[in-house]
Amino acid sequence: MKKVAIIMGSSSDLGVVRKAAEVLDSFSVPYEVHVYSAHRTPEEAKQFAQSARDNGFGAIIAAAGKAAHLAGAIAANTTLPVIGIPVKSSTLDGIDALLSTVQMPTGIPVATVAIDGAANAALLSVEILAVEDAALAEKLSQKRAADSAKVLQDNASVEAEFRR
Ligand code: RP5
Repeated sequence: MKKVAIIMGSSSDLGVVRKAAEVLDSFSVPYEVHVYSAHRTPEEAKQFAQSARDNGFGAIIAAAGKAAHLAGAIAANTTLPVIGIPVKSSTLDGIDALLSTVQMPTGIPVATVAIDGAANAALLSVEILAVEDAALAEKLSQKRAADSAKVLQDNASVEAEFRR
């Protein structure tokens, strides 16, 4: 199976990013986690992106806050799918990171999830790998079914509480 790369712009993003690792663990998807900054270590970020396909990765998750250029900088240096997580790490509550991550120019896409949306970033990466992996696709279906069952169970509880 291809690996997923999780890159964050600073170790201060780890609290958000950890959730993505937990989701990948729950699907037994192999992954690596790295700290590379588009601004502070641009050469390392570029080298990682340029070698990612040859190194067995199938998708890259890039998380950054503030003027969040990491996902775009990674995407500029690979044709692997790149998923951006805008991190809420500033006085602007992550809106700055959201706009910096999502507003990519034509030709260099970044699939941007919600502010601090690490779980969805991981799920999207699993869906990408599952295109060519039936067993992984089945695990995704099972998770959807479990999520639905939980909502219906919650609905039954709420309906019962407010039944008059
Ligand atoms: C971004 O700036 C990082 O991704 C982080 O979200 C934010 C703050 O970084 P630190 O100053 O905490 O290292 O580049």
